Amino acid sequence: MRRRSARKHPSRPLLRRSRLIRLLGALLLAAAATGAGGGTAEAAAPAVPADDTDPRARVVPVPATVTPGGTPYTLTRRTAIRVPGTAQARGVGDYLAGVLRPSTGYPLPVTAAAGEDGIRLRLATTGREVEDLGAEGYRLEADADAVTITARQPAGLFHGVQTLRQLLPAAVERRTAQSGPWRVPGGTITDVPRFAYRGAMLDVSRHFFTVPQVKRYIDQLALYKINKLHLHLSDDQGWRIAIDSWPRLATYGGSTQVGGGRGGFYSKDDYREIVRYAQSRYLTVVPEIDMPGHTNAALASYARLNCDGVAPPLYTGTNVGFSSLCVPKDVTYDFVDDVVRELAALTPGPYLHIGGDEAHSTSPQDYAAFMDRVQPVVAKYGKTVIGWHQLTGARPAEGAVAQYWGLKGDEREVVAAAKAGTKMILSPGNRAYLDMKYTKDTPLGLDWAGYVEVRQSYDWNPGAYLKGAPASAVLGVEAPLWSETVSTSDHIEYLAFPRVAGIAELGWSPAATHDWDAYRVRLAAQGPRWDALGIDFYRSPQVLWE
Ligand code: TNX
Repeated sequence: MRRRSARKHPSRPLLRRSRLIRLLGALLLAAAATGAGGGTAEAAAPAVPADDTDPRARVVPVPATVTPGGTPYTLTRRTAIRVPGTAQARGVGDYLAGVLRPSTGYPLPVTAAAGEDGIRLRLATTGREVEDLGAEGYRLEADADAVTITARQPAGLFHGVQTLRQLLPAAVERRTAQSGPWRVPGGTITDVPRFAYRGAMLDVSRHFFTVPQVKRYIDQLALYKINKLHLHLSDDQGWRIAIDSWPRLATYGGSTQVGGGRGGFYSKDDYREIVRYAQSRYLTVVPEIDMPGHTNAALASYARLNCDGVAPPLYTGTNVGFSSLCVPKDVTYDFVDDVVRELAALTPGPYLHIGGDEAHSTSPQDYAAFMDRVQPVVAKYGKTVIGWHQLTGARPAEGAVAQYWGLKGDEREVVAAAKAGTKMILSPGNRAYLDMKYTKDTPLGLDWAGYVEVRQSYDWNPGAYLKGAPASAVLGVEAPLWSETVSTSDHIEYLAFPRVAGIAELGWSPAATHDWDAYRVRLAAQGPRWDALGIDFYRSPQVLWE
């Protein structure tokens, strides 16, 4: 990396020297951080590729298998994007053209005409060449004549396109004409995900985020092959989705946020637009209505939801655990049925998240009784339950999924549920929580789970995380971003980047590729790309940024 940057700036020795000093400083810090890791893992670790055009030195998540070599492909004014005839595949071609046209200045026509040259997106449903690609995998072959991405499904083409973006220079992400050359290193990549569920959560309740802000985050997540967007749509501080049968939830319950600002909510059309946009980036929206706790916004909107029939005031602080739906009252289940029915009807994805965390003012008996009544409602409307892992302390329904947010992976009920067949989404607070501060000096975020630097968030194995539970219990990983301290896109991006890229890699790449020293080289290559995309990321001293 250092040699290359010296080549790029041969007439700027001063810059080179200060850069070198910065790099050395970072190297020392990083060496100190690495020291704690112990020596044996290091000896067994795969080598960091010496060639910085090797996809393993540039692409996050690192592809499952890479055979580098051969002549690179160079995009030119005459390059066409060749797509199969289906509308979805054409959509992926149009999306790619949308990324590449502004920076390259090339016309890049998207065409269904066959040809052996250019950027070729191919769908192949049968045959040996694709049988190992599954629903999301792809093969990317580059040589002097063409870049060919082959997949069984459009999702695979889309993920292959994300790899192609990262194989091109970072300047390709800029929205104004840049100078090339636009070279894709020669070779073959065959790539499939480790886990089916690779999520990111955005808490739009503590602070509200507009549709354009959510779309911006979706675009950023797609670059790292994240395929689920979990929206935390309700909490004590705000109800963010219009429900026709209970209109005050949104109009009153959504009228404020942490700190007392204006809040907001999604109309049904807004929500449909988020779902549509997410689908166009191959993310499935997972909506969450948190129950029975975290419900002050609902309780404030309708007095009859309260056991004493008195509506509490709206809440704009950041305490948790003080609110509960009224478990013995029948109206509670009318409410749940209406909300779940309307939300399920808006949601094409299979999941509906019912929260269930920190119900500190609901007794364990009431909590279990509540979950016994609510889980079948979700099933009745055709959705699979996801609940925070406290659900495992009640009676998780057959097929329900639990989302783990603890710190050690050894809670008895969680491990027992995993052994008994409850699938797990792993979001350990001290690894995957994007709202934890990186260090004591991080201006945003919380620290209840500790400080979560970049290495801490990357350096764990989801397959072996839950003590005594089989790896087969793990559906995947998710990086939640709670928004008590987060109110702008800049805030989102500063906390999410770089960490969300590491969680994405844990979700996608094979366990055998896991290696901090190799990962941070790939991560360093993302820095210029984030700059080009206008992402103000945290420049962790653990990474030797390019
Ligand atoms: C715990 S994690 C919560 C949230 C907070 C978060 C802050 C979980 C399921 N509940 O209510 O926003 O900590 O980090």
